[in-house]
Amino acid sequence: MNKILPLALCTLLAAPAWSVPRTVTLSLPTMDCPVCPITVKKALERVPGVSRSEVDLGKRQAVVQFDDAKTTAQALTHATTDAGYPSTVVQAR
Ligand SMILES: [Cu+2]
Repeated sequence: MNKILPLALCTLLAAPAWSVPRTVTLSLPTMDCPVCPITVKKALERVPGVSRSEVDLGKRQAVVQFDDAKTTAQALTHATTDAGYPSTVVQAR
């Protein structure tokens, strides 16, 4: 039997207690038409742990709320980049 399993399960169950909601603002300089924010929003909300995203074409920014126990700001920039829109973090809190 694997003795590590009960410990791993315990860690998994306890994880939500340590998770902290984060908000990050991403800069998306290549968004240039009204379809872009839709694509970006879909890409962001497909990342497990993302609870909400608001994409602003005028500012070329996205504000994303996520659970830092499930994902990272870096995973979000990768997600938009994979969707065709390279992004960088401009603000995190
Ligand atoms: Cu577009």
